[in-house]
Amino acid sequence: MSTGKTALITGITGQDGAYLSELLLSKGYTVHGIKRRSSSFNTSRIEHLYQDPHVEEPRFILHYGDMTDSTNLIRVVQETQPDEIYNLAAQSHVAVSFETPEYTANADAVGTLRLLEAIRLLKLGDRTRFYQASTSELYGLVQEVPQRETTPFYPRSPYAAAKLYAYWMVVNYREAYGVHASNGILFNHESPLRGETFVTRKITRAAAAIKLGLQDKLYLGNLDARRDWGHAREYVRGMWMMLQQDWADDYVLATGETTLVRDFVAKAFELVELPLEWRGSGVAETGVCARTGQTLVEVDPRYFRPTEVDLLIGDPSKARERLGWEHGTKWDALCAEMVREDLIAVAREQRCSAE
Ligand code: NDP
Ligand code: GDR
Repeated sequence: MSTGKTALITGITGQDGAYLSELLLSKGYTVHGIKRRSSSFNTSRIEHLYQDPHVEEPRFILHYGDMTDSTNLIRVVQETQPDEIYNLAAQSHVAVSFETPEYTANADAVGTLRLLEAIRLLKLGDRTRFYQASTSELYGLVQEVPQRETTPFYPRSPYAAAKLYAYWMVVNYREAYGVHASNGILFNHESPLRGETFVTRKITRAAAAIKLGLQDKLYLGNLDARRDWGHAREYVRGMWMMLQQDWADDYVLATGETTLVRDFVAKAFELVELPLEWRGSGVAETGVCARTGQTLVEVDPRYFRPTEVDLLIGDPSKARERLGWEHGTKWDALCAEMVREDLIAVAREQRCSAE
């Protein structure tokens, strides 16, 4: 059943785009999404939501576009006249941003400005509410723990610096032009849909592949980083809640618990019954299977970052008190869900390659 509300999601093919699409469709929204042209299939996360565009009044519609193309963004916003825009599109990989700093700034920083300008130019400021995918990476070098909305920012990567620009443009368009624009300062959130090069998914996929005999070893970078990991499905609900408020504002979404990368690794391998013992230290540290003595995890300095964010732990009190937002999934349950799904996925791939 349609509520008559229309949302436009940039980054609809990503992890959060897929969960947010499901949520908004379940609430009766018509959902428009911007996807990039790609030479390979990039819509696997939203395939189950796809609707034949020839059906009468489809409620899930994709448009080609790119955050680096302002004419495209203005046209899509004009055509769709959204009540809500969720700006999730980004070059979202912190390590990759050191390799592609200019592109990251173009897509993540100026891309956000382009969308805000589209709202202004098209005089949609009274109609269209705006959500910006801001990030705990803004906190960077630790200034205060736990990190909250008032904690000073200290970005430590081209990605974080680009997102800092976007953060302040959102605040500026709210204050200068009265746009209902909110920053969700989201701490790391994961799921079985997480991209395979982010550390949690890299770990759970490797644990499954090693268990099933498809991979020998997992190479990782900094095992001593600490992250506040929650479940993506719960975080997209918080995004929607922010846009249902009478007043736009900025909110931290986090669990309030932090975990070492090495503990996430140990949990994932324990779940596939390959319990690890850590031996050595620094770049020589290894994770050895306590049962077989086989080395399953090694440190590879190529995954170290020029500047690292050592500790993230968020305080979600404001979101809890003002939005009524709650998170439910703890990091170990999240890890278990991801391992379970990766065991199924890897086994399926194994069967396909054997056929
Ligand atoms: P993903 O990397 O899974 O998805 C990013 C999306 O952006 C994909 O749909 C991607 O398209 C699209 N995209 C990338 N570059 C462009 C571009 N130039 N033009 C148009 N689309 C583009 O990220 P998540 O879903 O995990 O995160 C969503 C947003 O939230 C991102 O902005 C991220 O920076 C931010 N964020 C994420 C957190 C997390 O822990 N997941 C925490 C805090 C913030 P394609 O599929 O074609 O690559
Ligand atoms: P992050 O997530 O940088 O926090 O950004 P990522 O999972 O990439 O890294 C988390 C921590 O793990 C360490 N690490 C490794 N990381 C990766 N990717 N690969 C490795 O092999 C590896 N080994 C150790 C990293 O050094 C880091 O400390 C994510 C993204 O989703 C951003 O878009 C988002 O803004 C932030 O979370 C909040």
